[in-house]
Amino acid sequence: MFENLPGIIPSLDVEIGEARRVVEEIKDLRREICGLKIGSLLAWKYGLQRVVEEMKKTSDFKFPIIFDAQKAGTDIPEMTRKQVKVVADAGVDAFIAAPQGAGSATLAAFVDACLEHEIIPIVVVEMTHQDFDAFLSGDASEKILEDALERGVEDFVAPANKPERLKFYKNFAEEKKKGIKIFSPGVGPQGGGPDSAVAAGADFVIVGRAIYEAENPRREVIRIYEKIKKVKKAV
Ligand code: BMP
Repeated sequence: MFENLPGIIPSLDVEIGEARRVVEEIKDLRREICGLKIGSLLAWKYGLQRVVEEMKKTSDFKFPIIFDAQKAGTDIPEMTRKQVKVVADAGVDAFIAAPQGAGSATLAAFVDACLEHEIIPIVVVEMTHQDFDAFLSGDASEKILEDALERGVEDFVAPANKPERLKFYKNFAEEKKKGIKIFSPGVGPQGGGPDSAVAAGADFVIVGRAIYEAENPRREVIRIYEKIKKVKKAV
């Protein structure tokens, strides 16, 4: 489903009318855009199913929809399974979990339920904000990656604004002979560069404000794409 790399995943953390406007402007950019990320703000306000339907219709059903509940996969395994079913039933194609603090049984429930309901599990290994691990043990991120790899997860979120960490995760998976795809937020206002993220191993950059707050989101998408394409060619 996420094959056309490198690419951009706009993060639509805006009102529904604004999300429609952005998607209308970029929907023919099929090389540049690889999916649309919708999140808790849209889902809580308008209902997940309605948002998924509107984004699919607006984009002429061209892009997979990733749901980022900001952040799911943190509850008991039984609840996590039920959450995955609700998300899959709403028409979502891929679901992001951040199991930091939730444990292995929750991660297992998340992955199993995603596979059962035929949606793609995406797992956050490390977050972009600086003290994301204040309450975690030092090697929590590696443990999450290792556990998820053993469960067959191939898609991960790692920070664009910490390229050395991103590279570490990509290499960690490669050493275990696992090909993974990395979705990378933290570009623009959070300090990361799309090109340095791709150079470090990101396959897709997740970009929110830098696109939806741009005067011309379409031009911004093309500009970001030109940057990451150059890096990918050079790698
Ligand atoms: P922005 O490009 O405006 O900073 O938005 C980043 C998006 O990526 C937000 O939806 C945020 O929830 C998400 N995100 C993040 O910023 N850091 C992470 O570690 C994981 C995320 O999913």
